[in-house]
Order: sequence, then structure tokens, then C-alpha cells
Amino acid sequence: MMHRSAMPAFRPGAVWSSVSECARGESGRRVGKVLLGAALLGIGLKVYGRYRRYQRRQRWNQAGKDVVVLHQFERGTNCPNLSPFALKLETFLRMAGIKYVVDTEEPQGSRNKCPWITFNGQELSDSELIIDVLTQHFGKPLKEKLTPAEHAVGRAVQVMLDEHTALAVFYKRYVLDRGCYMVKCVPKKYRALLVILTLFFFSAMKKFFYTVGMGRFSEEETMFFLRRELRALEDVLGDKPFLLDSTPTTYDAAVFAQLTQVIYACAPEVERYVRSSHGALIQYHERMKDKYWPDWEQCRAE
Ligand SMILES: N[C@@H](CCC(=O)N[C@@H](CS)C(=O)NCC(=O)O)C(=O)O
Repeated sequence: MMHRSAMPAFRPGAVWSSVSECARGESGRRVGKVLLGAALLGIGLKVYGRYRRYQRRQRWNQAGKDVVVLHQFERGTNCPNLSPFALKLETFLRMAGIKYVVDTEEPQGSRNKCPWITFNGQELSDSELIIDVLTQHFGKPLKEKLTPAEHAVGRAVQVMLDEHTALAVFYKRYVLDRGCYMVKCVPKKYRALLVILTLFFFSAMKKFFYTVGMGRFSEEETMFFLRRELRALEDVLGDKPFLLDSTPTTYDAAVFAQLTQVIYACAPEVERYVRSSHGALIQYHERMKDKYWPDWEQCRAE
């Protein structure tokens, strides 16, 4: 072993001169050119990306006064959108008679969440916050005559579905079934990409679901939660045509969107279960579909 005092002293000047000597050599110059090229390409791509982003925003800002630009994922094969939050928002826009155009070039905005909107030059995200802003702006376009207690029931149902039922559906889709059924629900052109992404991000997804809690449960336990929530939803619905009233309210947008995922975009056995055990929910879904999605078939991807 070398004695400490016998070790050669570290001299930064010497290191620098051997690096610069190496860089002056033929291979050093070649490496330098490659690095410079890669850096310039990276900067170029970033600048081009920013420019395209700027151009898109210019275009969206010209959609017209009070016209919503709804940024969301492309249509699914079984239903108009595989994001329940995007489907909720689009359903709300239809219910409220608000003019909108759809963009699928940038489905996740600056908060990296789908959906988001551009509205009168402003960018807004989160389906609930967006519905609230639009409701204020358009002077409560849905004429709801609900008591505070009914509003509370509506909110509780919406939060149950958006924050818990949706997690159970996503967990079944992406982890328990490893995306096998989802592949059939996305347009053909994205199938290979979905398979690669699922393989690549599978452990990250598992970790995410474990962190939020749902990932700690078995398939049987997850389905137990799902069945219990569908039962609760059917009990709140009772024999009313819509969730809380004889006419639809804002809460129906969330119910319809989450129910769509459960029936059409979770798993074939889940769809069979709902059809055989929850006729009232199926009829409710048909009622909403007929009223607000007469173009349902045209809104399905190949
Ligand atoms: N609370 C949000 C939820 C939106 C949301 O989670 N969207 C999903 C798609 S279904 C998403 O963008 N996920 C991407 C991510 O979380 O990184 C809303 O209501 O808009």
C-alpha cells in the first residue's frame, strides 16, 4: 500500500493539459464535432418544439369568443374517450349547450393532465375547476333546482366515482390485466405504442398504484370495491331517470363518464357483470347516451 505522503499530488493543471492534448488529437476533434452536433440538434429541436407550441396556441386563441377548445385524448374504439374526466367535460359542454372544438394534438397541458381547455385566451385544467368556471361564466346554463342536501349527495357520488371507482378501473386496466383489454380500446395506430409503454412503465405504474393505496389489494378485493360502489350508485339513482332529479344535473356528467369506463373500457367480465346485475345503471347510461351522444357511433375510433 502506498504511504499517504508518497502519493502523487493532484494537480488540476496537469489534468487539464492532458485533456486538452487529447482533444487536439484526431479522435478528440471527431468526438468534439459529434458532441457539438448533438448539442446543436438538441437546441434546434427544443426551439422548434417551442415554436410549434406557440403556433398551436395562436391557433387555439383564435377559436372565437366563448368557444371552448377542449384538449383531450383521441377517441377510443368502444367509447368517445378513455379518459373519464375528458368524457365528463365533453358531456357537460353538450349538456350546457356550450360551443366547443376538440384538439388532440396536445391532450395534456402545462399541468400534464387530460383534459384541459383554452377559453377566451386562458388555459384551464381539471374537469371540476373548468366546469365551475364555465358555469359561472355562462350564468348557470344547466337549470338545476337542487336543495343543498341534494347537492351534497351529488358531490359525494361524484367524488366517490372520480377519486375511487376510477382508480379501481385504472388499476384493473393497466396492472391487473396488464393493458390486455386496453389495447383493443385504443385506436389501431396506437396499439403497438401502448404495448411498449405498458412493458416499459409497468413497474412504475405498479408503484404508483401501491402509493395511492389501490395497488395493495388483490383483484378480488378491487372488484369488491367496484361492485359496492356500483350498488351505492344504483341505490342513489333509485327509480329516478337521472341521478338526482327528473332532469339531468351537472353530476350526471361525471356519473355518465365513469359508468362509460366501467361498462365499455374496463374488462369484458366487468361489462357482463354490470349488464346482468345493474339493469337500472345500464338503462340510465342509455338514457344519457341517447340524449347527449346521438353521434356515439361516429365518435368511436377504428
Ligand atoms: N382531477 C383531474 C384528473 C385528470 C386526470 O387524472 N387525467 C388523467 C387521464 S384520465 C391524466 O392526465 N393522467 C396523467 C398523469 O396523471 O400524469 C380532472 O378532473 O381533470
